Amino acid sequence: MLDKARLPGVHARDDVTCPYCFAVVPLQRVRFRCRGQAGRRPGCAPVLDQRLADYTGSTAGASLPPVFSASGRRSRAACPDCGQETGSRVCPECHNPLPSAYCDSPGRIVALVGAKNAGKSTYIAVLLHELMNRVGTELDASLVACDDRTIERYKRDFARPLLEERRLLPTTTSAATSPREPLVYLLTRSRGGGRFARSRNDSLALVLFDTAGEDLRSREVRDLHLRYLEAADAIIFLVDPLELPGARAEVADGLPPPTTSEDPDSEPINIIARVTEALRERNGTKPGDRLRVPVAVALTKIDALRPGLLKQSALRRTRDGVGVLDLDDREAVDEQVRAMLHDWQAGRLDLYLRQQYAEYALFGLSALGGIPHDGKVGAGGVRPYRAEDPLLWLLYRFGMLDGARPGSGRFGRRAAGM
Ligand SMILES: Nc1nc2c(ncn2[C@@H]2O[C@H](COP(=O)(O)OP(=O)(O)O)[C@@H](O)[C@H]2O)c(=O)[nH]1
Ligand SMILES: [Mg+2]
Ligand SMILES: [Zn+2]
Ligand SMILES: [Zn+2]
Repeated sequence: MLDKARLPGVHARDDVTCPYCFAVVPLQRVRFRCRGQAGRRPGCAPVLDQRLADYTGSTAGASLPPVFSASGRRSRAACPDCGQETGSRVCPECHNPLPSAYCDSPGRIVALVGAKNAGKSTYIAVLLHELMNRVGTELDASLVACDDRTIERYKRDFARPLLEERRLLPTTTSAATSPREPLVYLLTRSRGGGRFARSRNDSLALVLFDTAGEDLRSREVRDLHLRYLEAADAIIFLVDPLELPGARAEVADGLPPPTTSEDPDSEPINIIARVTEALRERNGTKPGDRLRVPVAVALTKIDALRPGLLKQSALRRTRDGVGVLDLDDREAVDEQVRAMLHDWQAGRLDLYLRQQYAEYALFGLSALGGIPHDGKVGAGGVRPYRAEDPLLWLLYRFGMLDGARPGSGRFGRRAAGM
């Protein structure tokens, strides 16, 4: 039913999917939030925003200038109470902010999924940092948090412990005790045009839920999660290779055995199958039809594999940072990861993906770049390796990044006119 909307580029122009509650709302119905008073500027006083409080599960931070209705097609509207113009649009259902760039070119939602201990929290911390720094610069892309809570939580729960204090992140606590809201970012790329042609902005919403495995057993959280996955225009699945049956032998010496192997929720194929079945059911996908949503399946922690295994392999090369997707490299990595899966008696994972998804791509990455010890990141600090690869492929899939083969004219130059 949603198949059409899933194809990149054919979003109905008039609908926007809220990246917080995943309601699909006509642009016209998007509401505004008054700018409020500030300094000597007059404006409406803050009031408790009950809808927002219901969403976050707390009244903290929910005292804000009021929300009002006006045509959500416009980028600005005047508050009926104080007369001030505002450009802050919000979701009519949950009252979370919908940035202009998101309303104007309904961003594609990218979702992240993985079993317990797959490396999700670590990956979130590192990927966002890479996008805000090195990779962002390479791509001429900006990553902007869509709300203040996202900024605070990223700093407090991800960046500070892992990147500054170099401590491993604690196991994600269940949503029963911590908020169930996602971190929401807009990744925007200005493209093309040279000096005189009109440049175009393309955006992508990264919606990251850092859920605990057991949350998927609770009905309410599962429901939000399913809406999230259903709304997603692309899914990144993280798979811990150390959980694959045949991979243990390939692990570098001195690594403790995985602690969660007894838990069916840590079995990569179980999680992927559960998500896939839920998606099929929700979409009413006919048996035999494959799901259209592109999926990137990434093996995490590849630093933990024996160095000999990776020597001379495609995965070992570093990607040239040239602001394009190296298509040769992409194919080589895809092939290598597929071969590893088959070697590790995890060929059925590959087979399953092929049966269920019209398009999937395989990746290998390391968020930490080395094996952690005693709850701390290894001596060299956090040195991510190919962490951005799945995202680059998705940008390419969405037409936000060019692909090129080494040796072709496009390769090695950042962009025409530069
Ligand atoms: N060697 C290695 N271990 C990692 C890496 N990322 C995560 N880990 C390990 O995997 C554990 C679980 O990671 P975490 O991100 O908390 O997983 P989550 O449960 O999916 O959020 C961490 O405590 C680390 O010990 C990595 O890039 N390399
Ligand atoms: Mg976690
Ligand atoms: Zn919403
Ligand atoms: Zn007002």
